[in-house]
Amino acid sequence: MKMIMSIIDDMDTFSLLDALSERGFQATKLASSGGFLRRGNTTLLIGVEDDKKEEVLGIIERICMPRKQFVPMSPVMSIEDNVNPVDVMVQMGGATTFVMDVVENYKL
Ligand code: 2BA
Repeated sequence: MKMIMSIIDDMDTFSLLDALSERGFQATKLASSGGFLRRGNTTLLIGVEDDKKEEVLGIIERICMPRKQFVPMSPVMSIEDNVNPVDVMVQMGGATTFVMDVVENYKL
């Protein structure tokens, strides 16, 4: 058995959980934060039989594809300046994924 631990963008969480559940995979969602940016992200724990590992990695790769997206950001100015937010291109998505061997698994 393998434990797949995948750190993903919050925005991809529900699409990925839906896609995993449709294929019969179980997952646990943890609210996490990146140590560098200190922004919220999501960590999913997915326990699977060895022969299902590739299928799960494929689903993660399909749903959490890295992509560029425009996000509106307000320039740092005083409120009297009345400046409209500008769209800034940022990198979204992607999945940092670790696969670990599970020695034993119990549901007690
Ligand atoms: P990624 O490398 O795609 O990492 C995204 C998030 O995945 C990380 O968020 C962290 O929560 C987790 N992660 C990545 N590698 C990990 C590992 N080896 N062990 C445990 N968790 C891991 P953040 O730490 O906030 O990093 C966000 C992004 O900032 C990273 O994207 C990377 O592009 C950049 N970054 C991270 N550390 C950096 C550093 N020391 N110097 C420069 N850039 C850094």
